[in-house]
Amino acid sequence: MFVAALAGGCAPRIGAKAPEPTVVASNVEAPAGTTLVQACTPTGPELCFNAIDDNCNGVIDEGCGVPTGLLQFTLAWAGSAEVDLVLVTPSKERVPEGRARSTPSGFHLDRDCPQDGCGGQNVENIHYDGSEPPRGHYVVEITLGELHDSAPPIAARFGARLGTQTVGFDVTLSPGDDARKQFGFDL
Ligand SMILES: [Ca+2]
Ligand SMILES: [Ca+2]
Repeated sequence: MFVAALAGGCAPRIGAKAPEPTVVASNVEAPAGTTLVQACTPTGPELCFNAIDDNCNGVIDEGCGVPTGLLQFTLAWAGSAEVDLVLVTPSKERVPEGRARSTPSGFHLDRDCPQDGCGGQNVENIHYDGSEPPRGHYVVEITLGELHDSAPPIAARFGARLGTQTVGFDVTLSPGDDARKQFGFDL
């Protein structure tokens, strides 16, 4: 049982709500050649489909039809190129895996662009729906697929909600060695 250290000799309240679990990420690693943005600078109201927490309330693209949770991973890019966001959990589950967009542990791919009819405002979003995210090492893969009518390099913005912290970076993708970028952290 959680017992808070109380000043002034007050007794803990009977039936007080248990504290929210603490989700604190460590060893946050952005891909080589990118700059990890860890400090949130409010720029105004939340804008949709940019994978940025514009209003710095700790949630990325809220009010834009994409779910969030204690963990959320969002990728935004423009144009018709296919880019895939894949999460690898500590137990090595992959989301998505083939046609499966959810894992038994509670991770979900909510939007798959451009296939889901994204109108050129592409956002892929993965969120965790529980309150106790699995502990261990997480990897997010950002992989360029077919370019279609878009010319490389493809510029994308990645954002992650890790508990109360949001982080992000700008990344460029080109066919070949530059087609896959990786983000990682530990819980
Ligand atoms: Ca926000
Ligand atoms: Ca936003």
